[in-house]
Amino acid sequence: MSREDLEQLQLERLQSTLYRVGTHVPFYRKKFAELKIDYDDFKSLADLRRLPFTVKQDLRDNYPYGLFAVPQRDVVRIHSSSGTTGLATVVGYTRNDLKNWSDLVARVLTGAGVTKDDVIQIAFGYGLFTGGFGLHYGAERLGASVIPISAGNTKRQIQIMQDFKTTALVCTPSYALIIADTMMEMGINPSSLSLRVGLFGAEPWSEAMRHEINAKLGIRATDNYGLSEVMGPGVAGECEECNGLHISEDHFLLEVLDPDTLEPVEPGEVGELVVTTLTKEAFPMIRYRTRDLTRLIPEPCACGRTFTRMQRIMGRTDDMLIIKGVNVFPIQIEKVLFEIEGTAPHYQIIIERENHNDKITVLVEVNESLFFDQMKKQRQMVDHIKARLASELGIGVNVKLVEEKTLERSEGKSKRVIDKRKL
Ligand code: DLL
Repeated sequence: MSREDLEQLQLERLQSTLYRVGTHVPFYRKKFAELKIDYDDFKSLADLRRLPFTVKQDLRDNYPYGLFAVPQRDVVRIHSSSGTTGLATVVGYTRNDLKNWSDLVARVLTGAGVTKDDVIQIAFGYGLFTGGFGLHYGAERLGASVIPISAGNTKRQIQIMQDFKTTALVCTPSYALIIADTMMEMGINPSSLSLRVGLFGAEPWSEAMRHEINAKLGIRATDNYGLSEVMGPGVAGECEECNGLHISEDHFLLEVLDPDTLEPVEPGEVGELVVTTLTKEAFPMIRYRTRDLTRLIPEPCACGRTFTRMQRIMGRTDDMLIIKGVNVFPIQIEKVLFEIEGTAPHYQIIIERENHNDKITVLVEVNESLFFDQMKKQRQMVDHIKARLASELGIGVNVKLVEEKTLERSEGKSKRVIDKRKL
């Protein structure tokens, strides 16, 4: 589709979304009235900037069903995200929403090179989290053979992978590494498996982590992105070029804004992703502030797809740590650790405040051999990591080496940061 036709389609879909929320959702009706927005007058995509934002707190304030735009009898599925603070947020889907969701996830799978000949092992949690069911229905829509194993029980995952000749693995990138390490412990050579591709998402990861997964599992690891508030997985995904995620722009309108001024950043600059749904019936979202940081990649992709790409998520505005006044993203620390030989891909960041001074400690798992090696070698390793982190982050960081497998593992989204400061 040409850009012009796509923009026309987006405009028409946006108009009907505005009509839907303006007539059926009191929250938006009130906001539109306050801002004197007459959606009948909405003539151009540029008018988007006049629309109000929606934030997570708005979902909480309207818990559980206040933002639904259809009567309960038209809702056929409910998901929820647990959230780290406060109330959970609840989202709903009509039958048509589920159909679109399946199509969009099938699109992400196809982009990553998966076909109906693949055997897909879905090791995301099934339940209120959108990862399991989202990928499941998309994979069925594609016609692949789906193994709905859910997360956990890693040895069994590997057994099934061997016996059922799994070709595609779907889970969080951190769980993919746990599977890889467990495989190594079990003495299984990944090249004896049929696995060839991985679709990973739901948490931030780095390019270095991709290389590690590729090397350890002998696959091509691809990234896919989504969030429950606007649907779940299926919003954007990488093609086989593995160089940015194509956004399904026929269903979502994405803006990248400066999180402070809320004005658009220059094309290609980093900012906060703001998403407006274009086809959602049960739970439409207008200008939802994701808090995720990324940049759009304006150049065309070698694969030939015309949907704009976004770069992998660099972090969130709210997991941005401010340490001694310096902005630090956990992903920067991960990048450094992955570049250092002898460290395991598991780490934790602990932040404390002593006498009004922030102290950051990075616990790093190191290979067994180093841990039991001479003190001198360990000290050298600590100094080396410290120096690399200091130059990457611009602040001093304490480093502690820990034995392999001492840090807590997660089968779902991993918890990398423990902030003990009472701010
Ligand atoms: O994590 C949906 C999903 C499931 C996406 C499976 C991909 C695969 P939530 O639980 O609502 O939904 O969490 C959404 O997770 O705002 C990001 O901060 C983060 N996130 C999701 N995908 C990625 C990714 C699902 N590929 C929040 N890279 C989002 C980095 C991601 N962060």
